[in-house]
Amino acid sequence: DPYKDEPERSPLLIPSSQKPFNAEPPVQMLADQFLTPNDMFYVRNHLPVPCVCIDNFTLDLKLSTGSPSLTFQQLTKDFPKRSVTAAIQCAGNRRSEMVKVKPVKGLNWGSAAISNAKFSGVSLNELLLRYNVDIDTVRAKYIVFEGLDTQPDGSPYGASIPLELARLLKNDIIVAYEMNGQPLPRDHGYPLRIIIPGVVGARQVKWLNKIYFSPEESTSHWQRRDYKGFNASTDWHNVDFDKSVSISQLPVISAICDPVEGQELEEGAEEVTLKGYAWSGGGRGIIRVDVSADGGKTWHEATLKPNGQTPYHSYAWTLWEADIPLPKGETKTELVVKAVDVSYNVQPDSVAGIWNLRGCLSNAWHRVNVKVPL
Ligand code: MTE
Ligand code: MO
Repeated sequence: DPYKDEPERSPLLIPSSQKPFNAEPPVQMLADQFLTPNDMFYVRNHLPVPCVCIDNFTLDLKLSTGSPSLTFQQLTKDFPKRSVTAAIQCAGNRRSEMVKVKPVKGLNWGSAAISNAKFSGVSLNELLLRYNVDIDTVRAKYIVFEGLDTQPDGSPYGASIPLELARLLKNDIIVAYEMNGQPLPRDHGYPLRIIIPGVVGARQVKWLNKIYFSPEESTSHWQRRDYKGFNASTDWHNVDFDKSVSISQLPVISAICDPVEGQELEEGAEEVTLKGYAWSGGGRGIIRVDVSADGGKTWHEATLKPNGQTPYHSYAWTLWEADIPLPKGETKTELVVKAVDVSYNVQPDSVAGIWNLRGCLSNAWHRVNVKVPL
């Protein structure tokens, strides 16, 4: 059994599959803490978790100036420790809402396939400069990352981002060995993972052991045949993965974490307290969160909890809260949230128009139906 050496996991995580292990934390807990505790961070594995012996581990770079292999000791001792607080979100977060429109292929994620942590390690830019490689002048089109987890045919999990994007993010990409001040947990990439803040989860390669430049994208299944968007009429008979752009920076999203779908509020309640998260890709900060207690007819502004980051380097999520009046005399109502990022990007009001066969990028207004006993 290739899954016989899996790590121990919190019994509070809600699995969507066991082998490989995939799970999200209970959504009610998600907005309680700005930094998601490591054992509550959602897990998205495509393959068995590799067992890494730290004494034999190396990070192998393939560069025009040579092919250095760095030990874990070198990485932690020879470079300054840099940190970035970033939310990581699976492209399939909130997929279960898309499934209600039409079936899709993918794990049936709720709204908690996203978490937020402080990642620390070596700056990718500083690492490359040590070997006289400058991201700004490298002649290639993509930077490729590979993990130690492998498919039955021996090919590793891999991902890439365009070099142009790596240049934009230059000082913010981190080869992380710590998560919230602790060594990376096995499920999250021990001993190393790349953190490319503002970019989709699929590119945050865990168990990272290879970095190289290439004239083409990573050839991995997950770069070429997955994690892409399509129009709502594309189906498995006419889909052409080669013609669609790989997902990198993600669109603006939000969700109500509390109350939850179907919840019964206090008898005769006149107000409801909503809590949740909002986040946008590309480091675009959240400038406003709108909430409604009547299905989107009237709106209120939620109170944002500042994430301490600047508008164009806002990689962490923004948690928010709102106390809003409930419609009078109704025994049930629909709570809604939508967020606005610093580029004034907004979320689509419904999921039908953004439906796609893999169920990615499900960022419509988030709706939660509650009961209000009179
Ligand atoms: N890296 C490796 N090596 N193998 C994987 O299966 N899954 C990716 C990414 N990095 C994956 C990986 C996907 S799709 C996501 S959403 C994130 O890791 C999930 O990160 P997490 O499990 O730390 O939440
Ligand atoms: Mo993912």
